[in-house]
Amino acid sequence: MKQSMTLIPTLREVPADADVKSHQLLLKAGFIRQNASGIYSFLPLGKRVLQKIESIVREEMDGAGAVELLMPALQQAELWQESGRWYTYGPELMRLRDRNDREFALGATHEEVITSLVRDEVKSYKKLPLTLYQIQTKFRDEKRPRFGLLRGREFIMKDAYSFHSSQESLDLIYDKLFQAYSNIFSRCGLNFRAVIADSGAMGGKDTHEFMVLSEIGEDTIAYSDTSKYAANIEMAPVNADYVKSDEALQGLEKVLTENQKSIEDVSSFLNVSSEKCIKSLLFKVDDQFVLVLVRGDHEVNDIKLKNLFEAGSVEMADPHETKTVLSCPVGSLGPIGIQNVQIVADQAIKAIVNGVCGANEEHYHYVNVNPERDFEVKQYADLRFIKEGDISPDGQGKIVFAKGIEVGHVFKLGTRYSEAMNATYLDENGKAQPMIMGCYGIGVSRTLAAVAEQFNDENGLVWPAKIAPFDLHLIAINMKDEIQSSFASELYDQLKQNRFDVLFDDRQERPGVKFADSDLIGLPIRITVGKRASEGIVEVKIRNTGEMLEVSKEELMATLTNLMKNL
Ligand code: 9G3
Repeated sequence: MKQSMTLIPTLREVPADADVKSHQLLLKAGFIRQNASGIYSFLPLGKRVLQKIESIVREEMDGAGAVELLMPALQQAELWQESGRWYTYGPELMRLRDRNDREFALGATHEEVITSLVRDEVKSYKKLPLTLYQIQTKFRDEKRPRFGLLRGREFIMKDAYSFHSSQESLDLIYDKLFQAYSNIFSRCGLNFRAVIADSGAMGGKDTHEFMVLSEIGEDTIAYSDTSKYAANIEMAPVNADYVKSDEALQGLEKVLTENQKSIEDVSSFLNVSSEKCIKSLLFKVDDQFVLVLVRGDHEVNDIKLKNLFEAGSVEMADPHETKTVLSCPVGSLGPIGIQNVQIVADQAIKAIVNGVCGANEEHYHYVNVNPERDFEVKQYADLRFIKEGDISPDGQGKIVFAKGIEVGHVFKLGTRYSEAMNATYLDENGKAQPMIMGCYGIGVSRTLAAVAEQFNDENGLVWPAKIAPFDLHLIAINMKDEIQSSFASELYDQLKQNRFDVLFDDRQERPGVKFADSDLIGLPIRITVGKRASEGIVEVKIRNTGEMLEVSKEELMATLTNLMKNL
């Protein structure tokens, strides 16, 4: 491609509203342009990277036995009404009406569409297992689109769905696609972890997220410093056996704690460690109030709370609700004497002896509080977030946190959709059974941004060779110089004949501009035709190491082939 013929609008200054590296660089280097909040155009260079990532995805998905199809983005509301999700999703699901006033959703995901398709076309167990995938635009009206392609409202997803007549068959395909995902992200050059995740609204039990390690990631990963264990912090179970101290139980006592509200205030005012404090928080679990107790130095994990109650929604009661329900302000709450809401506690509470808790009276706390003696707990469970330094759930090593960008998510769905939509097959005995399903997503445009986030330096992007928009950047210093321009054009043709993808900077621009743009765009190898053109010598520069070498025309093809092999 000749730069004089394409569109690569590089910028000199950093765009104001871009606050992460990948967003800034993709804009500066002319890969994307924003149309509206969370909605982008992929300019020629951005489109070429997308294509490279998509071809890696296709190779690995096809290799795992999946078959590509393409479903519509416009989805009849009836399908989402059948699955029930028409009613459970809010404004994030974009909806519209056609000219006959019929309702549609703009596809945020395709479980309903694919299940209705397979329901109609697959009747016998002999046709299973079947794994179908597509690479297509998705629409989700995010409340706060941000970080460029990392959280957009229109984005490109590879979504796959598998259909099975047995759990074993699902397990087999799940493992195959798990491996395919690892191959995909490795081939994109990404440093990623597959982490145990929470299936959220999707139901089903096993699910893993593929996380690219990055300090701008929105997810927190808890991983072991010695074993392979890694989990989304929402999911990581706490593997702790709390030792109960053998100190004698003291008499319960109510003490004045004027204006001491937070655990920190109370524990320092009473000179008691936060580990002996009981933090009481009122939650609304679906439509009932629950008082949740955790140790003063722990935090309630609302996902674990939600899973404990198998609830649809869990949120903390606001101060007004708290005052109404418990007739006491936040900051003095405690379990003692509570009759009108049920109490659940994290397992750490059981080991507290002579602890401290709110007295359900403003400015008062109890000391020498002993669970079971002074208050009843309906259920003890693992309800807290894991912390750095905790023992790893697999018992090996200690937990360390890292931030991650979710680029993939795989689920064992079970029959949640096939039952809701009556997608059945006839088994060996001719009996109708609901299909067992899996679903598997990769954020393709998000993966592009994650690579840009991981591969850059002070001069711009540094694309891994396998997904760079071009292999080589050919630059003629001075296109007005007859020798340079004819040598460069001759090389351009020769390189293409040797099947290299070449971006030829044939513009009438000053050398400084050409070099700055070349570093910004970040192709793996740059070939400069300059003052030694008359001797048939070019300069070759490796983008990610900065290494420079002078090469004669005769040696150039072999040198480039060799260099590309090692990139
Ligand atoms: C919606 C909206 C947002 C959503 C969903 C539905 C996330 C939704 C989860 C998934 C599950 C899997 C197939 C590929 C892999 C992921 N956000 N999810 O279902 F209507 Cl507005 O998308 N889908």
